[in-house]
Amino acid sequence: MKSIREIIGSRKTLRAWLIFAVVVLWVAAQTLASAQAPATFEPPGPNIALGKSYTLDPAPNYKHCTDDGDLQQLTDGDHIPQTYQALWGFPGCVGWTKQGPVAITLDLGD
Ligand SMILES: [Ca+2]
Repeated sequence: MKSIREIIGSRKTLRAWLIFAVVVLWVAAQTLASAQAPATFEPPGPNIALGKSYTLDPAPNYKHCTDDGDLQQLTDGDHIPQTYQALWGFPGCVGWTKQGPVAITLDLGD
């Protein structure tokens, strides 16, 4: 039966293997960290809908997010906090339930 020393080889070889193992673990940790990091949105340009008015047909009817702000919330520039888990209940959202197609007509001006 071979000893550990015989299997691993010299101290120099062991050191090389340890360095290799550390590098592999570091790369794996970096890959996992980047895969789990929240995606950051990079807008392709200025938000031309920001602050513009719009109409909704039919009117929103989802009780958990329908409120007086529905006619501003789609273009007010606000975003749901990333920590908010249920966007369908966030007051800043606009929603419908048991509804067919919805027409959102945005007035971009001239
Ligand atoms: Ca709302």
